[in-house]
Amino acid sequence: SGQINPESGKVENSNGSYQKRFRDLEGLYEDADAFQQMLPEWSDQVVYEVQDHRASEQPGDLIYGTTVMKPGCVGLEFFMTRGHQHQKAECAETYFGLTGEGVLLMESPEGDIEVKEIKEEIMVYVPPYWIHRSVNTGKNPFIFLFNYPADSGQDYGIIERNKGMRKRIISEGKEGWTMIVNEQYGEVE
Ligand code: PAN
Ligand code: ZN
Repeated sequence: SGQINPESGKVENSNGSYQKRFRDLEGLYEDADAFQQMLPEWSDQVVYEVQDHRASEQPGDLIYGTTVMKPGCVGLEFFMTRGHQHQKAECAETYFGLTGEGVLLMESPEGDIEVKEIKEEIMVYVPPYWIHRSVNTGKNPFIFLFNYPADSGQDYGIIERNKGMRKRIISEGKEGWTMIVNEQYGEVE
């Protein structure tokens, strides 16, 4: 057991972590010009950090941890995670909001879309097979807890090959967000 700090996302007994910096996230956002304009200032800055606890990778075991996401936008599009389907795609996951606000953008293999708002004390279930990506739609850090099977793995290739997910989450008005079609989806080079 161990403490999880809801304000910092610190997982007391974590045994692994990684950071994604702005420069690592090229190609994720619709507005490539806006990305290039931000690059000099943002390059080294951490957009999100994952800390987790892995007991083992045995089937039946669980991985838990937190993601801490900075607020911000590239053009109109909010900062987001790379997103993935699980490598063992039949593996489900839960997300639980700790601080700030965001959404979980989910897409089924049939192309159905679900967007679930996450904030403090809100639990979201990611069904088997669904691609998922989290988005910080707020003005503060967005922090959530996750739990998923230890042998699940992540497949990032599916999003790379499709040029993203079918939809994008952008800011609207002062505080809001809206979903738009990803015009680059499925584009062939
Ligand atoms: C989460 C995510 C984490 C970072 O632990 O891996 O929020 O997002 P990306 O993996 O898409 O960069 C999870 O969904 N694990 O399966
Ligand atoms: Zn996942």
